[in-house]
Amino acid sequence: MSAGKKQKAATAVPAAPVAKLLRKVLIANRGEIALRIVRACQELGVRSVAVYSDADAHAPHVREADEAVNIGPAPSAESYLKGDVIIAAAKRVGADAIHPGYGFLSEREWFARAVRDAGLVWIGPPAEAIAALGSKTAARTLAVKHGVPVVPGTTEALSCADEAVTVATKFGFPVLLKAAAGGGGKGMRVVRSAGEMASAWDAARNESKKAFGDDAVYIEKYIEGPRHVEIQILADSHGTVISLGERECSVQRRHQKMIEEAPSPAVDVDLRRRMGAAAVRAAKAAGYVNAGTCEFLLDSTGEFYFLEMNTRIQVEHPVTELVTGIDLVQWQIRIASGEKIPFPSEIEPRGWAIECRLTSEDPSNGFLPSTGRVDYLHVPSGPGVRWDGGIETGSVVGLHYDPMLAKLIVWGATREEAVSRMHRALLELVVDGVETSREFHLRVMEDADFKSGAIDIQWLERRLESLLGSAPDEDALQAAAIAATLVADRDRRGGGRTSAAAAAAAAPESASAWARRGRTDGLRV
Ligand code: MV4
Repeated sequence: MSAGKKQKAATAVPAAPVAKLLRKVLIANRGEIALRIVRACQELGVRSVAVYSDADAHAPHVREADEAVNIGPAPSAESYLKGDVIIAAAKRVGADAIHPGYGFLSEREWFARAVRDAGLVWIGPPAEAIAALGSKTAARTLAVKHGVPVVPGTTEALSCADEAVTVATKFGFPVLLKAAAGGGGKGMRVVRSAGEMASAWDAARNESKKAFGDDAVYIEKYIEGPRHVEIQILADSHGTVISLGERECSVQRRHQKMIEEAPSPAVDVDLRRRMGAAAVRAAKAAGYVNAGTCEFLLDSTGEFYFLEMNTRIQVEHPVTELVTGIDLVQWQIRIASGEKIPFPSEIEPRGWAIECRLTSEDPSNGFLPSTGRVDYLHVPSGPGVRWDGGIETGSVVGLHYDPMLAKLIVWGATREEAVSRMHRALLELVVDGVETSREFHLRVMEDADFKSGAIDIQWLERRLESLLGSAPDEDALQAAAIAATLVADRDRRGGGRTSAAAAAAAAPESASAWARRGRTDGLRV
């Protein structure tokens, strides 16, 4: 491109004006992330437009946005996944841009392209970067080419089980068969010996075909008991790419993360620098712009391996925000409007942040999804506590969408302080009406392994039984509930000077709050 260089020197192009912020952003999502984006818009002085399904007509993200557009019935396939309907809505209300959040349409190349073709700004990476990183094997090839370490293995799909045995013998068992189109652990099989290959091969291919419509399978050396550590990057449209450090995401169950933290107890300054540099190289190679995340496995010897790049804002972005002081969602919007990243290329984390994902699942019942009305919600607060939630008292939790109700995030000067603060905040939290993962998170914060940071991706599954077993016993809960009800009753009789009706209405919630905390201390009936 020597012509480009010459042109640049010869043409007197005026310096680009300071980019104007976008004026109106449509948010193609729901729940806590939609509300998070509304808040970023408000702080930037940008108008926000919510979209909502019939099931979400009264949701907080709809009320808090400046405008809202109904996009269809409750099922996602008929509402939040209707790209054409959403783009038409954006045009109709005069939005300049679309923010996809996470999930739904956020990583669909065709949607990013359609938004751009409609003359709207896409608050995310270019469609071409989404495409380049969407296939696991293509991303692996790209990583290898740019000196980003990957797990030893093939980049080409294999042709048959016999070839897989030959390759596995070369790399050494155990190996992992992976779907080329994959993600989320679908189409993955561990193979520990040549004898296991044939059946694992068939299983991996069938599962890939079913999940992705593509049965291409490749092979990697299987890493035993690694951590899942990811690097947050920000890239602007002027060629600057920076790393904002790592997040530790090893506390997961069946590929669903449950707790994340920043920094990682396993990463020191030197490793952070090397992983950050690798992530920046991968992003540059893919022509990446906006916020993105490079996923790595970190083994017990300190070696790290690139897995894939997530081309969206992630659920766990707040822990990075709390230790860097950088508002990632605001910067997504600023970058999309052409602003330059003003931060230094190396940012050291300050303090420690932990996030617990509060889901409407019952851990003591195999994480069975729970539904119902949130009859009462008490949100924790106090020093260092952040709540990114999509529910409020009166919200109805159904089965149409993801079970994550909210994220509780804390900051502390040290990891120990953050763990203790999370435990305190979880004690304050009350959610009545639906089962949640609150109790489970409390038990994790009390766990010796977790407290010491000795966790890997298999830790939770190994520990699950003992974590669930140590819940406070039902008798103690019932005793506390009875005691609290009696106290409430006494208060109601004694103090009827203002509104006896209001006190009566509040009584069951107070009783429940006491009981959930398993507290009988200080109760004098
Ligand atoms: C691996 C691995 C061990 N060795 N690759 C799972 C989802 C996909 N993105 C990559 N995954 C893994 N790849 C090799 N060579 C273990 C996993 C894995 C995992 C990775 C990250 C987070 C959670 C996980 C849970 C199970 C397995």
